[in-house]
Amino acid sequence: MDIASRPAEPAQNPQIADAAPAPQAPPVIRREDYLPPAWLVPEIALDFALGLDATTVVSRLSVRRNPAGNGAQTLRLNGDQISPVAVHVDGEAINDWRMDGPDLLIELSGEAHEVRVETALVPSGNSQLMGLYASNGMLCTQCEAEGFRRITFFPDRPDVLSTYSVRMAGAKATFPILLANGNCTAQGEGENGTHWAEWHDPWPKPSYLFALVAGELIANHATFTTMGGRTVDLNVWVRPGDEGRTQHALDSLIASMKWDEETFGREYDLDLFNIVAVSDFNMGAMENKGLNVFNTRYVLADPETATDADYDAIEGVIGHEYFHNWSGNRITCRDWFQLSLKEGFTVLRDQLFSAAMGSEPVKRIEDVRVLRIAQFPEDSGPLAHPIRPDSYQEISNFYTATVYNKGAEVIRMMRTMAGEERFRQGTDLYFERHDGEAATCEDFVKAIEDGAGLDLTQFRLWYSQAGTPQVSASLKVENGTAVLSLRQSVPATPGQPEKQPMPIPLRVALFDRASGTHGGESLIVLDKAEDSFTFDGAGHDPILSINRGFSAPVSIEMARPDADLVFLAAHDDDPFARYEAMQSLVVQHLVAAVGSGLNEAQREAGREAIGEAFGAIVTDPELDDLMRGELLLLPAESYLAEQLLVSDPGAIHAEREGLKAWLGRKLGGELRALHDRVSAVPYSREAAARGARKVKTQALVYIAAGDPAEGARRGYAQYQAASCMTDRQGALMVLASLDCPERELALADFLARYEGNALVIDKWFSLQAGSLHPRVLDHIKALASHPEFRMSNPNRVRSLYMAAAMNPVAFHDPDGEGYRMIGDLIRRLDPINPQTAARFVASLGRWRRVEPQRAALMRAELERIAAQADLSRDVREQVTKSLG
Ligand code: 0A1
Ligand code: ZN
Repeated sequence: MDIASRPAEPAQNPQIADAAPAPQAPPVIRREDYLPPAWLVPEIALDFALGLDATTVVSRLSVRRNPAGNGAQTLRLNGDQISPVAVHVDGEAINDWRMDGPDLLIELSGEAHEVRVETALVPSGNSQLMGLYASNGMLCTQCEAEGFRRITFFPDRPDVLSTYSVRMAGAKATFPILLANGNCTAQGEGENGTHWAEWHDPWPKPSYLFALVAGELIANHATFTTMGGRTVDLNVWVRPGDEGRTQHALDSLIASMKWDEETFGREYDLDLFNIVAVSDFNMGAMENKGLNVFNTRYVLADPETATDADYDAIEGVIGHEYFHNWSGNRITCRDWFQLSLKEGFTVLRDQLFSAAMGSEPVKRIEDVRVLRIAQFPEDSGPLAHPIRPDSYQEISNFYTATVYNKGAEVIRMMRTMAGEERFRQGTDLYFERHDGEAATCEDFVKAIEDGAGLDLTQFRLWYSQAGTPQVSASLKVENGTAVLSLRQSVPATPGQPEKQPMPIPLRVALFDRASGTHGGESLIVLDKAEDSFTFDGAGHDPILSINRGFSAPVSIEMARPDADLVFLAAHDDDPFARYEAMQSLVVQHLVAAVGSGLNEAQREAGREAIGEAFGAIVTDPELDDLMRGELLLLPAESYLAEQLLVSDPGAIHAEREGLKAWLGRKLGGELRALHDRVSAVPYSREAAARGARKVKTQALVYIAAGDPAEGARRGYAQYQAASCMTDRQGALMVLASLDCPERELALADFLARYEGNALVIDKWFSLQAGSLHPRVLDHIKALASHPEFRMSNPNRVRSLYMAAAMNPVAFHDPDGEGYRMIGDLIRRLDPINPQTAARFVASLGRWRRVEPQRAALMRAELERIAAQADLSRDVREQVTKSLG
């Protein structure tokens, strides 16, 4: 009988029945409680008999007592929803193992043993997509953070590093390709149409980096020769039919490998690097050693089906996962509280890579925009946590913008203070000192301190304190000497009522109004609650440009005349500061308008100032279009809401839309001319053509806001003339918000045209769910019962419901229908995929910062979720914190 079809009967151990029921409130895991493991597992051999509906796993662990451990006799092997079919120690079947909740405990004396455990899995029934699961006819694994324990019993913690040998066997017709980490060491044919393969990974790794993939796959192949002369085989594996959309991913991988050698001196360390694209995946991608598993979304691209933004995201994520090979795999994390050690650093590395591949200033602006939209609200809400959290209930909830993006900003500040060269000395020392280890954030900071020659004593507060620092600034000038007075405060966050001042590096320059230039940029570090800085030769009335390049992830508070911001938007030589001036001009106006209210004359005056700056940007022949595209973006509504203690989302939306329409009318001629000019640029992947496409849709957005009929006409023309997805999606986005016949025509055409292409159908869902159409809630409801909607596929769920949760019109519907919809989704999705369900809670968790009527509705929705029995640990933690 084929081993894969053997029934999955757990071993009869009477003690299973006696095991205590799982506790009601999930335990809180604390950073300060860290203890080294009692037992180590230097080697593991895994034997898989693969089947989509039944897979058996035999795991042989060589365990050795940890000299640095507490000497415990008990070997704790973590499990999650698995039971042992059989347990052997040193070749003997044993019965005196016991379960402690989900974990398997074995009493062991002596120093070293071989433990063999057999488990039986049902991959096709694994809807959580953690552990071993079936996706689109293939088998794949996801083990970070705690998925390995869903495959076999193991000390599933990142400080237990093992050398893995993997054997897998399965039906050749179903699984013609068999992949695991490292190198394939042997393969052969079995009986009854089966075949097998053996893989060995020479690099010791934690269990979260284990991966296995089996299925019908086809590769786009290339080779890369490393700086040390090693030839590496590279493969991007996809489902047959998708191979024509893999070249960009492969090119991005090659570019990443080269860039990491040149920029960080890091060389790849195996002869093979495999990437596999899967359609059902909870996150973006996963850096398993030598076998990265990717969401198809971050692999597949061609001009017809992927936008320029998709191309950029693929390049960034391919880089990110590749860079993890050093920042994450060669040096991993001691425990999950150190997650930012690998993630913050790797995000910084991918940001620098993307900047080097494209436009550095545009990339910086995009990164700051993401930080402000995704991380600032986190930092000011009930789920705020430091980049190195102190406690958690469910680690999956800590894959956050704070750990990733703020983590990157914190390391970027070290780089800014050290300068590029000294920072490199710091990272060289880090890689050398900790290679092969499971390290801590403290190890990283110490290495940068020693290698770069910085004193980071006080800087360590960035790792322990949550909250976005507020810096208020004022400038006084006397006799050519300017005095910049700065005051910082770090807001209270849950569990951290009091904060200490942190070192805040600020790049500043003082501009002379007449010449439009400055006498040189300075880097100042504000490390006290209050301080002042003196600048000589500043002229009599200079204009301050501060936090240039966004040198620190803080909010600057400074009331400034519109004229100064218009000046900086036009003259600042730091492109980020130009963007920032434009944003501040708009933020200042909109916040005043929705806050205290403006009379008509004041509103008009504010709009005029913005219109003047916008007009200059629309027509400036010196500006490249990619940068023009950034400067023309209005601040996001969520960022505007951040500026107010309590916001009225309806008022923010109305005021922002009002400004958009006003600009569309005011600059109608210029915008139509711009749209015409860029529409004539032929398709290419060059920066100029990408810039043209970016402003094409933006111009269309303003045109449609000012004159919906003209918007519908031009939008439909752009849709029909589109030779690429960027133009087609842009046009459809604009049409989706309009109440016009062209909307329905284009939506129907899009669905028919891309039938069968899941990633493009995702776009069709999210464009409608994100639209500003007055009946958007009805549209979303209809889409939820569309035959193409599938609750089991995270990409599809996100395309409909994340777009809805981020859509101010739908989500903040005054009757609370949007909140109800997201609440219902969380309750329905939780039993299927708790990790994805938990990601939706934060949107409702913002209730304290929203006007009272809506706040009550949001809170009621959270309470309704909390009242549901059997909530997952993931959702329970987020809901409890959001209500608390
Ligand atoms: N380490 C990955 C992120 C990741 C985390 C958890 C996952 O489980 C579903 C998957 C991926 C990264 O930073 O890319
Ligand atoms: Zn990562």
